[in-house]
Parts: sequence; C-alpha cells; structure tokens
Amino acid sequence: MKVGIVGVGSSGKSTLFGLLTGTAAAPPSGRPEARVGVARVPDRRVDRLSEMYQPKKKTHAAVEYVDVPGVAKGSGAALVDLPALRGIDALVHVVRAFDSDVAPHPDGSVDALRDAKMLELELILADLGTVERRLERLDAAIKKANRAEDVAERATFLRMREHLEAERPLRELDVSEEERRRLRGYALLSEKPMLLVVNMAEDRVRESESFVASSGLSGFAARPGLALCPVAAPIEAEIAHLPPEDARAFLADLGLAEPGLDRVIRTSYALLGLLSFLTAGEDECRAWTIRKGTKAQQAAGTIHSDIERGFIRAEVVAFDDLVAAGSLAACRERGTLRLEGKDYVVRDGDVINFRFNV
Ligand SMILES: Nc1nc2c(ncn2[C@@H]2O[C@H](COP(=O)(O)OP(=O)(O)OP(=O)(O)O)[C@@H](O)[C@H]2O)c(=O)[nH]1
Ligand SMILES: [Mg+2]
Repeated sequence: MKVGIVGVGSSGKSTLFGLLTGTAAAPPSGRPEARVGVARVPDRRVDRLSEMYQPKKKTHAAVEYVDVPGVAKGSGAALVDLPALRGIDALVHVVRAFDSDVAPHPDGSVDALRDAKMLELELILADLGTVERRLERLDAAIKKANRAEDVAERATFLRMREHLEAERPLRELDVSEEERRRLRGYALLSEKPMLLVVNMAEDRVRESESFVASSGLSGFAARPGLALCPVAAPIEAEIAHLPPEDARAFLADLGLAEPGLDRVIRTSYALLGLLSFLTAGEDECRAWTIRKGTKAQQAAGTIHSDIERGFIRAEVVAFDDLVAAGSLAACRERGTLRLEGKDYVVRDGDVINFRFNV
C-alpha cells in the first residue's frame, strides 16, 4: 500500500516526505526522481501494551510514501508527474497555504482552494484519457468478437466517461464491488482516496481551523474519499527535533493535541481502508495491518501462513477492555475475552491470540 505525495511545485512535498519518513528533506539535485520511504503509524495502543508486557520488541504498523517530483515550471497547468503515480493506492495532496519570497508559488499567488480544485481536475482529465482509450479498444474488440464481458465492461466505462465529463471524480461514482475490482488494473487516479495536507504558514497554525473553513477547503474535503489535515512544515520539523517532554509543552502552547504529522499518517492509513489488530506478549507487542473487512483466519495469515492454515480459533479482546482488566487472565474472568471463529470480522484495536495447529 503506497501513498503518493503530490502538489504544485514548492508546496512542501519533499519537506513533508522527509518529515514523515525521517529521511533527508532535500531531494538530490539533478533530475528529480520519485523517492519511496516508510512512515511508522503512531499508535498509543502499541505503546500502552508495551508498558504492560515489557516486550523485547515493539513494532508499529507502517505506511509507504512516494515523493512524486514536481513538474518543471512553465509546463502549464500540470501539477503532477502522472506516470510516477502508477501503483499508488492513495494520494496526499500538499496544498500550499503559506507565502514565501524565498520559494514563491509557481503561479505567482497563493490560493489553496484553487490548487485543490486544479489538481482534482487534472486527475479527472487524466482518467478521462484512460477511459477513452479503453473504450476505443473495447469497441474494436466487440466488433470482432461480441463477448459478454467486454459488453459489460463497456457499459461501466461509458458510465465512467459521462461522470468524468461532468468533471466529477470517480471516487463519487457508484460502482459494484465487482466493477471496482475490474477497474483496479487501470490505474485510475480520481478513484483513489486523497488526503489534503494544508501546509500553513507557521505563524498561522493557530488559525488553521478557521482558515480551512473560510477558504472553502473543508467544504471541498467533505466529499467522499477525501480528508483534510492542516500542518505547518517548519513547526513539524521543530517538534521532531524536541525531546518528548518539550514537544508536549510546545504542542500545548499551540493548542494542539498531537503533532500534525501523526494525524497525517493515521488519516492516510484509514483512507487506504486499513486497520490494525494487535498482538501482545513478552517477546513482542505489535500492530498488524489488514484491510477493513478481513476475517480472522485471513488476518492470521498476515502473521504467518502456518497460523492461517492451521487456524483453530481466535481469542479476542478489545484493547480498552484489556487495559481496563490489566491482563488476559483478568479478561477471561470478566468475560471480555471472546472466542471467535474463522469468519469473525476483525476490528481495529482487537488484541488477538490465535490458536492453531500445524
Ligand atoms: N515558509 C515555508 N516554507 C516552506 C514550507 N514548506 C516548504 N517550504 C520551503 O519551500 C521550498 C520548497 O519545499 P519542497 O519541500 O522542496 O517543495 P516541493 O513541493 O517538494 O517542491 P518540488 O519538488 O520542486 O515540486 C523549500 O525552500 C522549503 O524550505 C512551509 O511550510 N513554510
Ligand atoms: Mg520535491
């Protein structure tokens, strides 16, 4: 699961990428290339379990980010190097809301809502091209051999074309599960969930909420498959360098409950349709990543294929119940530890012990 970071030139994409993945912010000079890095998903539950179990190892979930190079200046409206987005499952759009004489906005003025709409339109137009090319091929194939599956696919693509021509993203098109599966192979961009990271000027973070509301960004992001997080890159950089105690004080001073980056990572994880179940023990406390809707037996397979194959049952307790009881034994007494079968749909924050034989 990969998240592509896109946005206008000098919106702070590489800066954000560096902060998220803990790599050097400055992209190598010369021809820019997409860079891939991994961010740890902050999860207080893993930390809390580690306090309880004192394990040898503590492992968080992870999300991969791709720093998509900005398109060369003067190349018109194009914001995104589209080919670099192949294989990406979600997008982070860094929307520029800060002014800077050092790194001016390529369009000469800062207008966050304009940029958000422009990028959306670019994704829609790219998809329209993809859809039209596919329709031409389907028409030819249907003329040659009138196969039912081609006819069905053509119907879907015609619907998509109409939708895109109305300048609406595919996120908002109602398609069946089967249709959606069929569409996965086409790298359609406006179908991908997208997080708008609004990069604020550092002296205006306190006003983030009112800014995103009054600029129309919140309204824009209220649509399906979109989410929004304001950050200020320089402040995030500062927090990342402070010892935890000072970082907390600094955040409190700004009226923030947590670093913006933490929210960015958690929101992208959720937008990808991912959730974490947990395992706890003296060896390791760990968050495991699964897609929403995954059943217990399949979830076991993320740990080891043997556990999936030899699955007997899952002992499950909700994280909050485990913390309230203090131990698995206490949960058993209280009746909050449940035995679930292979078809149990795993929930976010389930602490699971799989019973299996091989
Ligand atoms: N004042 C201010 N400057 C920022 C902020 N974020 C990034 N910058 C500056 O803007 C410039 C561009 O930042 P990058 O992170 O390289 O931007 P980018 O989006 O990766 O740019 P391209 O890859 O060229 O498209 C750098 O000089 C940064 O220091 C911010 O939040 N506030
Ligand atoms: Mg960059």
